[in-house]
Amino acid sequence: MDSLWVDRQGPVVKGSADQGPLSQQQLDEFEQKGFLFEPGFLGGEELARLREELKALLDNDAYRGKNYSIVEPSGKEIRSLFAVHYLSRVFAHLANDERLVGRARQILGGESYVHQSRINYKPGFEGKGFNWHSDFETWHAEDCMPDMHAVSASIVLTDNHEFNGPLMLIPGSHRVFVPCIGETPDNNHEKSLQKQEIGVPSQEALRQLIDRNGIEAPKGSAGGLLLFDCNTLHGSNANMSPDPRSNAFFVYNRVDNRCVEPFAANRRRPDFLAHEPGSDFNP
Ligand code: 6CS
Ligand code: FE
Repeated sequence: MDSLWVDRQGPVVKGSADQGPLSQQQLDEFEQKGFLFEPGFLGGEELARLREELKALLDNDAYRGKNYSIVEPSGKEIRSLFAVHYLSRVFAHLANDERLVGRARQILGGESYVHQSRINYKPGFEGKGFNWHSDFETWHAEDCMPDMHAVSASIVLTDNHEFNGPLMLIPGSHRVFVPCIGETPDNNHEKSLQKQEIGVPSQEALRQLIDRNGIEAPKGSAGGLLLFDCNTLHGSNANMSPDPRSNAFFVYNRVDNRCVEPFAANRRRPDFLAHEPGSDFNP
Protein backbone atom coordinates (compact mmCIF):
# COMPACT_ATOMS: atom_id res chain seq x y z
CA MET A 1 0.00 0.00 0.00
CA ASP A 2 1.36 3.50 -0.81
CA SER A 3 2.39 5.38 2.32
CA LEU A 4 -0.38 7.42 3.86
CA TRP A 5 1.76 10.53 4.19
CA VAL A 6 5.15 12.17 3.58
CA ASP A 7 7.19 13.25 6.58
CA ARG A 8 7.75 17.02 6.84
CA GLN A 9 11.39 18.04 6.75
CA GLY A 10 12.97 20.76 8.84
CA PRO A 11 11.86 22.74 11.88
CA VAL A 12 8.34 24.07 12.30
CA VAL A 13 9.37 27.04 14.44
CA LYS A 14 11.98 29.05 12.54
CA GLY A 15 12.32 32.05 14.87
CA SER A 16 13.30 32.49 18.52
CA ALA A 17 12.08 33.68 21.91
CA ASP A 18 13.90 37.01 21.65
CA GLN A 19 11.99 37.99 18.47
CA GLY A 20 8.58 38.40 20.08
CA PRO A 21 6.20 37.72 22.98
CA LEU A 22 6.25 33.90 23.07
CA SER A 23 8.56 32.18 25.58
CA GLN A 24 10.90 29.36 24.53
CA GLN A 25 8.58 26.95 26.34
CA GLN A 26 5.60 28.17 24.28
CA LEU A 27 7.62 27.89 21.06
CA ASP A 28 8.67 24.36 22.03
CA GLU A 29 5.01 23.42 22.61
CA PHE A 30 4.06 24.81 19.18
CA GLU A 31 6.95 22.88 17.56
CA GLN A 32 5.84 19.66 19.18
CA LYS A 33 2.02 19.89 18.95
CA GLY A 34 1.51 22.18 15.94
CA PHE A 35 -0.63 24.60 17.96
CA LEU A 36 -0.64 26.75 21.10
CA PHE A 37 -3.68 27.96 23.04
CA GLU A 38 -3.44 31.12 25.18
CA PRO A 39 -6.62 31.71 27.25
CA GLY A 40 -7.36 35.33 28.15
CA PHE A 41 -5.24 36.78 25.34
CA LEU A 42 -7.73 39.68 25.01
CA GLY A 43 -10.28 41.07 27.46
CA GLY A 44 -12.14 44.09 28.78
CA GLU A 45 -13.04 46.97 26.48
CA GLU A 46 -10.90 45.66 23.60
CA LEU A 47 -12.79 42.37 23.48
CA ALA A 48 -16.14 44.15 23.88
CA ARG A 49 -15.31 46.33 20.85
CA LEU A 50 -14.39 43.29 18.76
CA ARG A 51 -17.65 41.57 19.70
CA GLU A 52 -19.63 44.67 18.72
CA GLU A 53 -17.80 44.72 15.36
CA LEU A 54 -18.46 40.99 14.94
CA LYS A 55 -22.20 41.69 15.21
CA ALA A 56 -22.08 44.79 12.96
CA LEU A 57 -20.36 42.80 10.19
CA LEU A 58 -22.82 39.94 10.57
CA ASP A 59 -25.80 42.33 10.41
CA ASN A 60 -24.52 44.22 7.36
CA ASP A 61 -26.75 43.12 4.50
CA ALA A 62 -24.43 44.79 1.97
CA TYR A 63 -22.22 41.67 2.17
CA ARG A 64 -25.05 39.22 1.45
CA GLY A 65 -24.52 37.42 -1.83
CA LYS A 66 -20.94 38.61 -2.23
CA ASN A 67 -18.37 35.88 -2.98
CA TYR A 68 -16.58 36.61 0.28
CA SER A 69 -19.74 35.99 2.36
CA ILE A 70 -20.42 32.25 2.69
CA VAL A 71 -23.81 30.99 3.91
CA GLU A 72 -24.52 27.72 5.71
CA PRO A 73 -25.88 24.83 3.56
CA SER A 74 -29.37 25.89 4.75
CA GLY A 75 -28.79 29.07 2.70
CA LYS A 76 -29.86 31.39 5.48
CA GLU A 77 -27.24 31.96 8.16
CA ILE A 78 -23.81 33.43 7.49
CA ARG A 79 -21.16 30.69 7.90
CA SER A 80 -18.01 32.72 7.15
CA LEU A 81 -17.14 36.28 6.20
CA PHE A 82 -13.75 36.62 4.53
CA ALA A 83 -11.45 39.65 4.03
CA VAL A 84 -12.54 41.13 7.36
CA HIS A 85 -9.24 42.98 7.70
CA TYR A 86 -10.31 44.89 4.59
CA LEU A 87 -13.98 45.31 5.53
CA SER A 88 -13.37 46.48 9.09
CA ARG A 89 -10.90 49.00 10.53
CA VAL A 90 -11.26 47.29 13.92
CA PHE A 91 -10.17 43.91 12.53
CA ALA A 92 -7.52 45.55 10.34
CA HIS A 93 -6.03 47.11 13.46
CA LEU A 94 -6.02 43.73 15.24
CA ALA A 95 -4.48 41.96 12.22
CA ASN A 96 -1.53 44.38 12.36
CA ASP A 97 -1.18 44.27 16.16
CA GLU A 98 2.39 43.45 17.24
CA ARG A 99 1.01 40.95 19.79
CA LEU A 100 -0.05 38.83 16.78
CA VAL A 101 2.54 39.88 14.18
CA GLY A 102 5.31 39.29 16.75
CA ARG A 103 4.06 35.75 17.48
CA ALA A 104 3.91 35.06 13.74
CA ARG A 105 7.50 36.37 13.36
CA GLN A 106 8.74 33.99 16.04
CA ILE A 107 7.03 30.97 14.48
CA LEU A 108 7.78 31.80 10.83
CA GLY A 109 11.29 33.18 11.38
CA GLY A 110 10.63 36.35 9.42
CA GLU A 111 8.20 39.11 8.55
CA SER A 112 4.77 38.14 7.21
CA TYR A 113 1.66 39.51 5.49
CA VAL A 114 -1.99 38.51 5.89
CA HIS A 115 -2.69 35.77 3.34
CA GLN A 116 -6.34 35.43 4.43
CA SER A 117 -8.69 36.68 7.12
CA ARG A 118 -12.17 35.47 8.05
CA ILE A 119 -14.77 35.22 10.76
CA ASN A 120 -16.35 31.80 11.13
CA TYR A 121 -19.67 32.54 12.80
CA LYS A 122 -21.02 29.02 13.46
CA PRO A 123 -24.47 30.25 14.59
CA GLY A 124 -26.42 28.42 17.30
CA PHE A 125 -28.15 25.21 16.10
CA GLU A 126 -27.52 26.14 12.40
CA GLY A 127 -23.70 26.27 12.30
CA LYS A 128 -22.48 23.16 10.48
CA GLY A 129 -19.03 21.64 10.98
CA PHE A 130 -15.78 21.64 9.00
CA ASN A 131 -14.36 18.25 7.91
CA TRP A 132 -10.83 17.33 8.94
CA HIS A 133 -8.30 19.10 6.72
CA SER A 134 -4.89 20.74 6.47
CA ASP A 135 -5.14 24.37 5.40
CA PHE A 136 -1.74 24.12 3.74
CA GLU A 137 -3.01 21.31 1.48
CA THR A 138 -5.59 23.75 0.09
CA TRP A 139 -3.36 26.80 0.05
CA HIS A 140 -0.60 24.84 -1.71
CA ALA A 141 -2.83 23.12 -4.27
CA GLU A 142 -5.23 25.98 -4.99
CA ASP A 143 -3.44 29.19 -4.02
CA CYS A 144 0.04 27.86 -4.74
CA MET A 145 1.61 28.71 -1.42
CA PRO A 146 5.08 27.19 -1.96
CA ASP A 147 6.03 25.98 1.51
CA MET A 148 4.76 25.52 5.08
CA HIS A 149 5.70 29.00 6.28
CA ALA A 150 2.24 30.21 7.37
CA VAL A 151 0.44 30.26 10.70
CA SER A 152 -3.19 30.90 11.64
CA ALA A 153 -4.18 33.05 14.60
CA SER A 154 -7.72 32.28 15.75
CA ILE A 155 -9.24 34.73 18.24
CA VAL A 156 -12.12 33.28 20.24
CA LEU A 157 -14.89 35.91 20.14
CA THR A 158 -17.69 33.90 21.77
CA ASP A 159 -17.23 31.27 24.51
CA ASN A 160 -16.12 27.98 22.98
CA HIS A 161 -17.56 25.03 24.92
CA GLU A 162 -17.99 21.31 24.17
CA PHE A 163 -21.48 21.74 22.70
CA ASN A 164 -21.04 24.60 20.19
CA GLY A 165 -18.45 23.04 17.89
CA PRO A 166 -15.03 24.15 19.16
CA LEU A 167 -12.07 23.76 16.83
CA MET A 168 -10.50 20.27 17.15
CA LEU A 169 -6.88 19.57 16.27
CA ILE A 170 -4.73 16.45 15.98
CA PRO A 171 -1.51 17.14 17.91
CA GLY A 172 1.61 16.30 15.91
CA SER A 173 -0.27 16.01 12.61
CA HIS A 174 1.61 19.07 11.31
CA ARG A 175 4.72 16.88 11.04
CA VAL A 176 3.29 14.87 8.11
CA PHE A 177 1.85 15.98 4.76
CA VAL A 178 -1.18 13.86 3.92
CA PRO A 179 -1.71 13.94 0.16
CA CYS A 180 -5.41 14.12 -0.69
CA ILE A 181 -7.23 11.88 -3.11
CA GLY A 182 -8.82 13.22 -6.29
CA GLU A 183 -8.41 16.08 -8.71
CA THR A 184 -9.07 19.65 -7.63
CA PRO A 185 -12.16 20.75 -9.57
CA ASP A 186 -12.28 24.26 -11.01
CA ASN A 187 -13.60 26.79 -8.49
CA ASN A 188 -13.51 24.13 -5.78
CA HIS A 189 -13.85 26.87 -3.17
CA GLU A 190 -17.42 27.55 -4.26
CA LYS A 191 -18.32 24.25 -2.61
CA SER A 192 -15.47 23.58 -0.17
CA LEU A 193 -16.08 26.70 1.94
CA GLN A 194 -19.58 25.39 2.69
CA LYS A 195 -18.76 21.65 2.85
CA GLN A 196 -15.24 20.45 2.08
CA GLU A 197 -15.20 17.03 0.38
CA ILE A 198 -12.21 17.41 -1.99
CA GLY A 199 -8.78 18.01 -0.48
CA VAL A 200 -9.49 16.07 2.71
CA PRO A 201 -7.24 13.34 4.20
CA SER A 202 -8.16 9.65 4.02
CA GLN A 203 -9.91 8.08 7.02
CA GLU A 204 -7.02 5.62 7.35
CA ALA A 205 -4.49 8.46 7.69
CA LEU A 206 -6.77 10.20 10.19
CA ARG A 207 -7.24 6.98 12.17
CA GLN A 208 -3.51 6.37 12.47
CA LEU A 209 -2.70 9.98 13.42
CA ILE A 210 -5.52 10.11 15.99
CA ASP A 211 -4.45 6.71 17.41
CA ARG A 212 -0.96 8.21 17.89
CA ASN A 213 -1.79 11.53 19.53
CA GLY A 214 -5.55 11.82 20.06
CA ILE A 215 -7.65 14.93 19.44
CA GLU A 216 -7.57 18.19 21.40
CA ALA A 217 -10.27 20.87 21.41
CA PRO A 218 -9.09 24.00 23.24
CA LYS A 219 -12.15 25.57 24.90
CA GLY A 220 -12.77 28.59 27.04
CA SER A 221 -14.17 32.08 27.33
CA ALA A 222 -14.10 34.68 24.60
CA GLY A 223 -10.72 36.39 24.30
CA GLY A 224 -8.53 33.29 23.95
CA LEU A 225 -5.96 32.96 21.15
CA LEU A 226 -5.28 29.72 19.28
CA LEU A 227 -2.19 29.73 17.06
CA PHE A 228 -2.00 26.72 14.73
CA ASP A 229 0.44 25.70 12.02
CA CYS A 230 -0.77 25.84 8.40
CA ASN A 231 -0.43 22.04 8.21
CA THR A 232 -2.00 20.93 11.50
CA LEU A 233 -5.05 18.77 10.79
CA HIS A 234 -8.15 20.40 12.24
CA GLY A 235 -11.91 20.40 11.92
CA SER A 236 -15.00 21.03 14.02
CA ASN A 237 -18.43 19.61 14.75
CA ALA A 238 -21.76 21.23 14.08
CA ASN A 239 -23.06 23.62 16.71
CA MET A 240 -25.71 21.72 18.69
CA SER A 241 -26.25 24.49 21.23
CA PRO A 242 -28.06 27.84 21.18
CA ASP A 243 -24.72 29.66 21.62
CA PRO A 244 -22.78 30.86 18.53
CA ARG A 245 -19.14 29.82 18.25
CA SER A 246 -17.63 32.79 16.45
CA ASN A 247 -13.87 33.03 15.93
CA ALA A 248 -11.83 35.49 13.87
CA PHE A 249 -8.86 34.10 11.92
CA PHE A 250 -5.82 35.87 10.48
CA VAL A 251 -3.41 33.78 8.37
CA TYR A 252 0.16 35.11 8.41
CA ASN A 253 2.32 33.98 5.48
CA ARG A 254 6.06 34.69 5.46
CA VAL A 255 6.86 37.33 2.85
CA ASP A 256 9.29 35.05 0.96
CA ASN A 257 6.54 32.40 0.73
CA ARG A 258 4.08 34.43 -1.31
CA CYS A 259 1.76 32.50 -3.62
CA VAL A 260 2.74 31.96 -7.24
CA GLU A 261 0.92 30.07 -10.02
CA PRO A 262 -1.33 27.13 -8.94
CA PHE A 263 0.18 23.63 -8.75
CA ALA A 264 -3.09 21.70 -8.92
CA ALA A 265 -6.02 23.94 -9.79
CA ASN A 266 -6.26 25.62 -13.21
CA ARG A 267 -6.40 29.16 -11.93
CA ARG A 268 -5.71 31.05 -8.76
CA ARG A 269 -8.47 31.54 -6.26
CA PRO A 270 -10.06 34.97 -5.79
CA ASP A 271 -8.29 37.65 -3.79
CA PHE A 272 -10.63 37.33 -0.76
CA LEU A 273 -9.12 33.87 -0.17
CA ALA A 274 -5.48 34.51 -1.07
CA HIS A 275 -4.37 38.11 -0.78
CA GLU A 276 -1.46 39.44 -2.79
CA PRO A 277 0.86 41.35 -0.42
CA GLY A 278 0.26 45.06 -0.76
CA SER A 279 -2.72 44.58 -3.09
CA ASP A 280 -5.97 46.44 -2.67
CA PHE A 281 -9.29 44.64 -2.13
CA ASN A 282 -12.46 45.75 -3.86
CA PRO A 283 -15.34 44.33 -1.81
O1 6CS B 1 -10.00 27.14 1.66
C1 6CS B 1 -9.62 27.89 2.55
O2 6CS B 1 -8.73 28.74 2.43
C2 6CS B 1 -10.43 27.81 3.83
N1 6CS B 1 -10.93 26.51 4.11
C3 6CS B 1 -10.82 25.93 5.32
C4 6CS B 1 -11.69 24.76 5.61
N2 6CS B 1 -9.94 26.34 6.24
C5 6CS B 1 -9.00 27.38 5.81
C6 6CS B 1 -9.68 28.40 4.98
O3 6CS B 1 -10.56 29.16 5.69
FE1 FE C 1 -9.09 25.34 8.02
